[in-house]
Amino acid sequence: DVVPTTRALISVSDKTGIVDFCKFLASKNVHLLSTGGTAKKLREAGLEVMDVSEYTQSPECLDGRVKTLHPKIHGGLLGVRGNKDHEAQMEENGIGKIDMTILNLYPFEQTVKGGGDFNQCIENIDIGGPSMLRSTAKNHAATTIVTSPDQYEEVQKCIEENGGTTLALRKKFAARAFSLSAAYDSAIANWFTNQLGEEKPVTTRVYKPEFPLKYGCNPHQKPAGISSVLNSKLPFDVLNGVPGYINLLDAANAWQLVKELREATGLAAATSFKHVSPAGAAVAVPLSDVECVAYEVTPEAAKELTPVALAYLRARNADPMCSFGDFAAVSDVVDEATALILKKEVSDGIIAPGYTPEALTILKSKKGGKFIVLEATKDYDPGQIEYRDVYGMTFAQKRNDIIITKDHMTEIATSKKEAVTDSVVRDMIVASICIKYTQSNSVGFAKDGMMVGVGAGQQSRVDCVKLAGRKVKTWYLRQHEKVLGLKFKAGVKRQDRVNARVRYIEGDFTPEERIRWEAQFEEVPEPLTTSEKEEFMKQADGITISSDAFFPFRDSIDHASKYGVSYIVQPGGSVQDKQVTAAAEEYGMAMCMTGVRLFHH
Ligand code: 93A
Repeated sequence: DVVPTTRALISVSDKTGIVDFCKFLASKNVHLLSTGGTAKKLREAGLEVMDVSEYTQSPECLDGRVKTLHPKIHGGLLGVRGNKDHEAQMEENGIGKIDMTILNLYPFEQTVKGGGDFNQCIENIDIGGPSMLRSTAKNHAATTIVTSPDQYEEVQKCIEENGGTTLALRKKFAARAFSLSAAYDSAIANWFTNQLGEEKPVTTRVYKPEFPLKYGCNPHQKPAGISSVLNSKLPFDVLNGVPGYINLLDAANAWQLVKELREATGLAAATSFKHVSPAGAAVAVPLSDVECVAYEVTPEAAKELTPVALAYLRARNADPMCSFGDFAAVSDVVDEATALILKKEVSDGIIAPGYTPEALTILKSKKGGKFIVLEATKDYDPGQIEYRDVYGMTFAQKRNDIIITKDHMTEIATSKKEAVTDSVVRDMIVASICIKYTQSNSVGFAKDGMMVGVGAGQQSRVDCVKLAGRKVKTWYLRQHEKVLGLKFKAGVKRQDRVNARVRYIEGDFTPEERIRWEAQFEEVPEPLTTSEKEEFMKQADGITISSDAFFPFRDSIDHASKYGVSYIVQPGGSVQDKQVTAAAEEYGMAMCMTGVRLFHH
């Protein structure tokens, strides 16, 4: 199955490494055929080359649009070797065999990205290149298609070792060539579709495998991988670690969340993701003294907090029990202060726009060197349409690219309007952008620029409110003096302290559990009684709740009122909007109708 190369056709836009490779082929007595620019380059390097136009006796014409589109080329590539009829016809028509094509295509995507105008992009749609690529790859039983400079060395080695190309190599290269051709056409299709204006039809997607993953959601789901729909870059570079399937789902959502929060508020933003929903999210708002104690920040450390560090500290402390083993995202370059906070936490990885060298060193040493560090790609274009496959069906939809800003917070349905100050609008934005990236149904509670309770993935809205409300209560009670004063034994780990405080607040121990819980303290704590908790919760106030869809009944508002909610953001549009508004009035809340539903799955 080894085929020696006697005649090769070379036609490359990217001329990297082509001279050396052709010198090698010439040394093996390969006859070189080439198109205009490539032939010139090879000739200048002292190589003997025949122009395709001389070979076909047909000039390159129409400004180069027709160079290689000729039966002598395609016949030479496609004729089936050993097929008597084919060989006779080739002989009759003066078609010689061509057994290798070395090409790469007009730089279409680079022209688009470089801001080329419509006509420049059109001119950069390669016709002859993909045709030769397909002819050669189709006839891979006898012909070799080389489509990238990174393959030259492998071909060289194969020829040196075998005296020609092996079938295995030709097949492998043919597969890559077809995938390149598909990606190339997909890029053209996407670009062209985008030229049509506002109403964009859903385009056909072609996958180009780019990043293999160890497994999917579970270890038995193999193979797994991700690819860029637009065949451009992926939205991140891996600086450390090996990200898994769920890590990357987290990273993709978390990164969008912080990017939008930063754009909408102008403040450094962070989020802490678990299972593709945020456990917390926040912008850089200074901590109160009590919060410093509750979040275990020493006064010295508090002074060192940079905006981005502050944002992550808040995001992580919305629900630190849930954030165990989180995937973090921050909107700004990660500095040493942020890295030092992450260093103490159990966390899987982070995505950020960049890292200072000191921060990167700290993060790379985390988790025995396995901490995942992703750098978000600058100016990444995710395209208009997003796809997912479920049970053999491809779902496509326009991305939810709506950016929630203060402009969405102007329709106040209740009589209490003046209370919606700038900081309330900020919290409304934080809560709404957070739930935009939370599995539906969802509601989120925010205060002082941070989420203090996220209720994700419930089938009923009121359950979202109850779930998130419980988290709000826990967040508040973590600031109760009895919780702040818990005396842990030395050596009790950070996450164990977090979990023990939550259980103290919940208080519903089994006898067995209580024994183990009490063993963590130097002094057995006095219980935190129901009446103490109720008394403390009376101070709960000024909280904003945002909902990803309308409240169908007033029950959610009744429950929200137990957790200090003063402000509500929701799309509106329920037949019961009137009753819901009346409920908000009764509790003296201000309610904003955005008109934007934010379901996320
Ligand atoms: O304009 S084309 O679509 N028409 C052709 O017949 C043709 N043949 C090769 N473009 C064509 N090519 C492309 O020209 C190749 O794919 C390659 O990218 C480029 C090499 O041109 P040159 O050798 O003149 O630099």
